[in-house]
Parts: sequence; structure tokens; C-alpha cells
Amino acid sequence: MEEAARKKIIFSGIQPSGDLTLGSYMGAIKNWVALSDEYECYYCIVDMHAITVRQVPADLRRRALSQLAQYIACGLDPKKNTLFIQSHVPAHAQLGWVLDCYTMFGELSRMTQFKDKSSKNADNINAGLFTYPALMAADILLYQTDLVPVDQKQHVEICRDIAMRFNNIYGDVFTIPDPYIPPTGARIMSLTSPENKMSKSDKDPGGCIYIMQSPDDIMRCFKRAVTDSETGHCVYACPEKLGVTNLMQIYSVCTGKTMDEIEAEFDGMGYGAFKPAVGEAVVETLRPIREEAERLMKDKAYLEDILRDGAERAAYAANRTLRKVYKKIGFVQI
Ligand code: LTN
Repeated sequence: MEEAARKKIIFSGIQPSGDLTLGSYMGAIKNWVALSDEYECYYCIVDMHAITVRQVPADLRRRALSQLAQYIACGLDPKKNTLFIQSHVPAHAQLGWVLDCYTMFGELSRMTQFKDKSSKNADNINAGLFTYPALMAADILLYQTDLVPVDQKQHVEICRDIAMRFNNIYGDVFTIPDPYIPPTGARIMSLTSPENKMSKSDKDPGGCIYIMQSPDDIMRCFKRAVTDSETGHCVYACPEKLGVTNLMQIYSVCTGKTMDEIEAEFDGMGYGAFKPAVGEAVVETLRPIREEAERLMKDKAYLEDILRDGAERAAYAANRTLRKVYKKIGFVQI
């Protein structure tokens, strides 16, 4: 009975290494909200992953708290979801170490994110950056996670490999997770280089929109968004018009309109009218989120209560798995 009624478990996380972007809202968090009822969800602020790149301590602290405020403002209900900070649940570090010992040097060397990040941080290629996927596997496996919403399939692949290797030796300790690709996944691209994903590490600051950005800044970025020089400046989606297609996608997420409806709406109007219209739609979508997050940030006691509660719930689930692992590998139980 109980087994049949068990909700599937979802785990995902975002690093507090910068402010949340429009891309993470539309591509991830908005979907997380939709999953809250059907699944048992753990949404983590992965500060331990963030320190693989050098952080300014005060900024990291402020961003982790602000990220929680933004999660809630985006619609993640802390009663329905377990929202917590990774470093508050020691089991992540504890299982992370164990899994380091079941993860091969060769497989870590092949991870594209390690290659990317070590070329971007040539002066700080630390061991944590290298073993990042083992810690990520610990995050996921601690909760017996069924589904992981990610756009980096490679990270779930290595997590599955590690889990299967472990299970092959010790029996069924870990649930083998699957990547979850949302049915309406919006992959939002940079406004200035639309061939790249919108990212806080974008070199051009105009390419990335932040949830907490002011309406004026947002409008400025959209007015400068890269389109194309096709004559007529027609608004329609196609693989050759990456910039325009991306803007249409953003507009579609904000307004709920289909690509066809958007094409009809801007028929004959050109990019000069289209770009600020997308900017306006984004401003109005983000306005209530930003205002609510600002309000929540003034209530530190409330945010800290959420974090204490989240950490307690997460630790309860995580420690069950950790105890099992410690027992299986032969650590003395007292
Ligand atoms: N690697 C992810 C963040 C992350 C994560 C996780 C995502 C850490 N642990 C577990 C899903 C599940 C990133 O940097 N985007």
C-alpha cells in the first residue's frame, strides 16, 4: 500500500555563484514549481559546489539567502517542497567522500564541465573542481532520487554509473536516477550571442538577464538584443534566426502565446517594435517576483526558519541513506 502511494522523488540544485538568471527561471525553476504537487521535491542551494570557484564570502552568504528568497518568490512553496542549503546537511560531504572512492580518475577527466571550468579558471584548478561530479552524485543519491531535472545530461550519466558500480558491489543501496527533461523545457539563450545558453558567466553583461534586475536595465538589454539583418525584419522562428527565435521563446513563456500567435501579432512591425515588447513582457513577468523576493529578504528570521526546517527534513532522509552506505562499506556502527 504505502509503497504504491510513494511519490517519486525529485532533486535539483543551483549554485549560489551569482544571481538567478531569467534562463534559470524559465528553464528550471518554473518547471520545478509545476512538479511540486506530483512529486516529493528537494530543491537545494548548492553552496559547497559554488566554492570550487573562489567566492567572496560576504557575497556568497548574501546570495545563498537571496536565492532562497527568489526560489520562494518564483512560487516554490516551502511547505510543499524541501528547500535547503547543501552545507547545512553534513551527509552531502560525508557521502561525497565515500563516492570519491568509487569514482574513477579517468571518468572525471572526461567531464566537459571540468574541461570548460579549468580552462576558465587556469589559476585555480583545484581538486574540488575535478571531483565535483562525485559530490553531485552524492546530492542526488542521498535522497533515493528518481528524477533529476537538468540540462547537463552528462552529470546524471556519471551519477548513474557511480550508483550502479556501488550497487553491483553492495546490493540495492541507491535508486538509479533518470534525467528529467521537462515537456515544455525552455532553453533560453544569451541576448547578445544567441548560439550560447544564457549564463551568468557570459562575458557580455548585456546577454544575461537577472530575476532581480531593475526594469530599466532589463529594457536596455532587450533593446540591444542581437537579431539579424534579414531585410524586412520579419518576426518568425527558424534555425537561422537564433536571436529572434530566442526572443519569441521568451515572449511565449511570459505571455503563454504560441509561436504562431506571436508571429501574427508582430506581422509587419519589425524588430524595432518587437524587442521592447519582449522587454516589457519580461519586466511585467519578473516584477512581482522581484518585489516578493525583496520583501522576503527583509524578513531574515522567516528565511532562517525555512532553512532550519528544510535542513532538518533533508537531513532525515539523507542520513537514512548515509547510514546504510556506512554499514555496507564496513564502517563500525556505534
Ligand atoms: N551541477 C549543477 C548544480 C548541481 C545539481 C546537483 C543539479 C549540484 N548538484 C544535483 C542537479 C542535481 C550546476 O552547476 N548547474
